[in-house]
Amino acid sequence: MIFHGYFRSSAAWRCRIAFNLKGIEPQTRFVHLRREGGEQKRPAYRALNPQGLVPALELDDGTVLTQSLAIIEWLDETHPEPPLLPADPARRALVRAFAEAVACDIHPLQNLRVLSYLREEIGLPQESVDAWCRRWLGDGLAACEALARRHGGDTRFTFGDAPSLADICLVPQMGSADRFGVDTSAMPRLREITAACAELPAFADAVPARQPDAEA
Ligand SMILES: N[C@@H](CCC(=O)N[C@@H](CS)C(=O)NCC(=O)O)C(=O)O
Repeated sequence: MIFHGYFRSSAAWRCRIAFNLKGIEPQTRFVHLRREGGEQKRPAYRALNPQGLVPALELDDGTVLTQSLAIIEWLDETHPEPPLLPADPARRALVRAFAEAVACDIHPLQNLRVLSYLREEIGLPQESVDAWCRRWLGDGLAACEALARRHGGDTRFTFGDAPSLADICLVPQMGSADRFGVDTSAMPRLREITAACAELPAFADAVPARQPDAEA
């Protein structure tokens, strides 16, 4: 299988963690989101993913999967160990809800194309775009802090003592929070979970700086 990603993409980062946890190493292709207007917008990549977003995963039979959560759930269903979702249906729903709070409600508001639109078409100065990012990341992660405390205040990871889809989504978003200068000092639980994840090679090896296409 071939994984199309970009070192700084938090959606691709989620998938990298999941692949590492499963011990699977797909072939990789790098889609530079900023070079010459963005390789993700070119016809060759749009033929793969009409949304023009990374990640995308080409399976051996030619099927192309898009959307990080769908890719990770496919991976979890086809390679069940270690599980990324709990067995209990209600717990599964809670883990998915946490993951979606990040992937569906926080992340899209700080996506490259949204920020480019604010800057280039609405004409907002960079400091307003940065304030936009900090606002939505800060509010969203504050809610995640409350959810994390509610569901697993004394566990190593967000939902227990093994990493789940929730942690896979949380860690890259905390990385974005750092990059955009969000104050996370009032989010001790999220910081604690992020630190616990960083101790695992599957998470440590997935960070943007360790990817072959990484840039300063
Ligand atoms: N919901 C999608 C989001 C994918 C996404 O937004 N990818 C970003 C990078 S994190 C992207 O390709 N942005 C390119 C652009 O905005 O032009 C997923 O989870 O896969």
